[in-house]
Amino acid sequence: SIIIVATRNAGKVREFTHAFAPLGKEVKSMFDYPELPDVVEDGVTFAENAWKKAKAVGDALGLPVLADDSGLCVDLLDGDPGVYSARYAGEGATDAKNNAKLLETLESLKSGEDTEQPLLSPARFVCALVLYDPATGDKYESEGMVEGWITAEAAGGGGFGYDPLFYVPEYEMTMAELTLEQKQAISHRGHALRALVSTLEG
Ligand code: ITT
Ligand code: NA
Repeated sequence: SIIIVATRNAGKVREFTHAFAPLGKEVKSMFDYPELPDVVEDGVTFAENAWKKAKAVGDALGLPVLADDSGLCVDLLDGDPGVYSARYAGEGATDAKNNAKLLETLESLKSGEDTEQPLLSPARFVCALVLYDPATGDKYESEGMVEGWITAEAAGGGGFGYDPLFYVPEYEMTMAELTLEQKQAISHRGHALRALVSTLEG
């Protein structure tokens, strides 16, 4: 069967495709429905934005959809960029631009004596998922998170977004150095997805 994920983020598509394959589900995304307009994500929480995406796309297609709103919350930045993670360096900013802005901002806060320390601040990734069926109005929600550190030493070619800057202590590697399996086992998205699946099975 097919599951439609209301995203235009290729990194998310890759992770959902990988996660749903063992369940016999093929993932379609907004790349398969290019005619659908962008959803305005002006909510103040991840859950609110995930709902906006699920509702808009589900109603437009008349089919059940899954939406993901996620982001990075950095302690030294009082939780920023948070819901602004995708546009931290401006509307339509690339991952590279957002990552550069994050490092510049954190480096500028650093005091003189600890310049050798690559770990700049504790941080967490958060993922809110909403599964919405427009035929019944049913709405299922879940959330997941993973704790780590922002590192000044970017590493890894996997993942997407802020992954090269997100150091995972238990692996002593960045999120971008993990395999898809490893990332899924510990990531905000992996946790949120397993919570959603167990809600549906319960
Ligand atoms: P859609 O709204 O179309 O799903 P998006 O990229 O705009 O795509 P969000 O609005 O949820 O998605 O913004 C999330 C941003 O947070 C994303 O662009 C990344 O920069 C970051 N992010 C989320 N999950 C991440 C992950 O697993 N690894 C690295 N960065 C992540
Ligand atoms: Na978005």
